[in-house]
Amino acid sequence: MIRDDISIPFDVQKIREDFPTLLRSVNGKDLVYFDNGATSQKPQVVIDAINDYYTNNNSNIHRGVHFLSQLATSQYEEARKIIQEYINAPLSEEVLFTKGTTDSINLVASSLGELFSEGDEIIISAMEHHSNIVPWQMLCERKGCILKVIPISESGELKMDEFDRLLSNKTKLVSVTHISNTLGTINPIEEIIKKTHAAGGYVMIDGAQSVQHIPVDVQALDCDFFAFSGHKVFGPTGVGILYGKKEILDQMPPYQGGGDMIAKVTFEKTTYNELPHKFEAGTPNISGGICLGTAISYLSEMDLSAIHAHEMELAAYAEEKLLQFEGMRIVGTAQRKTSVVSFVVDGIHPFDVGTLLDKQGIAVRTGHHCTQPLMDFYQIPGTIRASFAFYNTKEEIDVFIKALERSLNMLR
Ligand code: 7TS
Repeated sequence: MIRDDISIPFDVQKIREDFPTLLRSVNGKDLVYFDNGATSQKPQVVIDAINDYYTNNNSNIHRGVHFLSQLATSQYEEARKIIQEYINAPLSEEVLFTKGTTDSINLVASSLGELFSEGDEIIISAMEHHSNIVPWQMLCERKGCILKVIPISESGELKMDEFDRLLSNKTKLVSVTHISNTLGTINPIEEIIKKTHAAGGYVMIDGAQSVQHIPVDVQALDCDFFAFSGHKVFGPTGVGILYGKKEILDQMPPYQGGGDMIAKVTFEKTTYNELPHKFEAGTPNISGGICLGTAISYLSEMDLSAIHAHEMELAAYAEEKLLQFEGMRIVGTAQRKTSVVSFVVDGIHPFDVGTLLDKQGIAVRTGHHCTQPLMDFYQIPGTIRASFAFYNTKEEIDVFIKALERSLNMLR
């Protein structure tokens, strides 16, 4: 595991004060929340912003001349700009609000996919979340496209020589995860993007597990699409982002029809609105969008390299402690990893461990993590996954390790 400079001061106790949920107890124990890969906890500023929106500013956007509608519209559009800046998108209209990563990928599969033809090829990888597999399978069924899969090594790294072989002038799109939710692997997306563009294809990056951990600059990456979910970046559920290059979004047909996405409607013909509205039919999750902006502002004030260093220190500490258990196997040992530690223990079902940990106030995720083909590759039913955020501590890992020891003793 590559570890950057870990000497940057990072006041984790102060940060924890921002997250009220971390203070609660579960089953009579102080909560240890290690399920950040599934969703993150929310800082008080985000909770307050949700409350403030519904208490003071609630109104529909993009349609009213009245004060509250204009206020909500300006807050919503301001949030779009905050997010644009965070991922360094060139234009705010290239930042589309969606329901989340799943919705963003489905938007691209449905809309860009309309431009694909029989025999066109789409490449994904063996470590994708189901939301970056199933929409492409549905597209392949609809259009007669062919889905190809980049295999991985035992350590959980993409086999890039195999990728080179799969890539051809038939490749319309490569859609890969930036960081694996199950293994923590950071994929070489820069290389994938360069090579795919050289072959004439588009690239979509699933950033659900990356924007909250490492800096993302969509211009430097030169990706065509980038998706992430609000709830994993300390914002609300039910809102997410799709970044897309304007020149490609302009060519794509709308994903859904309805209010707000039109310029003019008659029964004979409808013309569509400009970006981003063309892809934002209907009343959106207004509070979600505004408060995702609040979450991103909160995150922007932090030093992402300090976050990354702290999280990597946690992951390295957890792995070192875990490897002291008999029959322990860490699943995902890539050179470049983030703070996800997945593991299995010989002869013990992950679900049983998860249940016993929960009784001790520890939240981890067990199961296939919506990556069933990846579980098939490792020939395991699932893993126990601890996924850390910047508010986690080494002391919590100590509590977790003790609780794991107790659980394994009970199960053996
Ligand atoms: N892609 C990746 C890499 C993910 O980790 C997830 C969610 C998604 C897409 C889908 O995101 P959604 O917000 O649209 O649901 N991953 C997980 C997880 O690892 N545990 O619970 C959800």
